[in-house]
Amino acid sequence: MKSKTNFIFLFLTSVLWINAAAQEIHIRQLEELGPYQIERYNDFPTVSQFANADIYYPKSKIQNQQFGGVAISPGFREKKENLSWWGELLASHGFAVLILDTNTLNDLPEIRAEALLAGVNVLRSEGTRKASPLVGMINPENMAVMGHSMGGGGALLAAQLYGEQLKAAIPLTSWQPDGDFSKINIPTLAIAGEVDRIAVSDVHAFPHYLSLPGNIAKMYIEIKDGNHFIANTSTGQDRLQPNIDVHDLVGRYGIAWLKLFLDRDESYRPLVFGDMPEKDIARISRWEFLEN
Ligand code: 9J3
Repeated sequence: MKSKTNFIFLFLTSVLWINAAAQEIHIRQLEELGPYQIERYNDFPTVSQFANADIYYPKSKIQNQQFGGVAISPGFREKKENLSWWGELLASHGFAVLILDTNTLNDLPEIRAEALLAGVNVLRSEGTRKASPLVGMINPENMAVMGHSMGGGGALLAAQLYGEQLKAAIPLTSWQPDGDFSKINIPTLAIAGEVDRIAVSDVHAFPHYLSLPGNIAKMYIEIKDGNHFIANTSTGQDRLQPNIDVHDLVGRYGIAWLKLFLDRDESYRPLVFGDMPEKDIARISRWEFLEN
């Protein structure tokens, strides 16, 4: 009897250990470029809602493999280059990504929301346009919006207005005074910075998160000591620089959120909603979620 108990104990601990080890491998894989080579182009038919855009996509060796799409808006006085790292990261992990330049650098979140919806629709059309590099490669059902600051406000507004056309939203240090997003009905991941002096998290991102309804999957991750630009590309422009490097952490949660809610790949659920690794907890000032 005793040896049987020992055996069960050993068996269970090894299963747990193997799970933990597998999880650790999984975590590291999402913190660097993924398995796909990345291609990029910008010569698609123009639309009126934004100025231009870079489209990043995975180069697949599998015929007719389809990918979900993500449209991303930069913030106030920012350009697509300020978020380019997301294009590379997400494309390398199997998403088609359109990062846009707004018509004017000062466009308000309402205008950025329309630009994001137009961006999603460009990705859909590129999937059927004969001369497009993406022809046959886009799953038109699996679309998400992201954005930084006023672009994050735009992503939240787009999710609220056009949720039936979208599967997920990821606002990054979102900016929208008095933003009430209680009508959003798609999974929403909010990333914020503890020492954001531009879109103060207690005034913007956190109340945005709190305004989301209680019956959707939602998560709020606030980066300890993080400024307004933690989720931006480091471009050398002094005004727009991340003050600390947390791209491994926010990139991993972003990919996992999209794998789970765009691709519906349940194997990513533990990476989103499982126990947060100790090394993450040390880098986070506030964290809340509802799994649903
Ligand atoms: O997009 C943003 O970075 C919002 C910053 C901001 O304070 O806008 C005020 C006009």
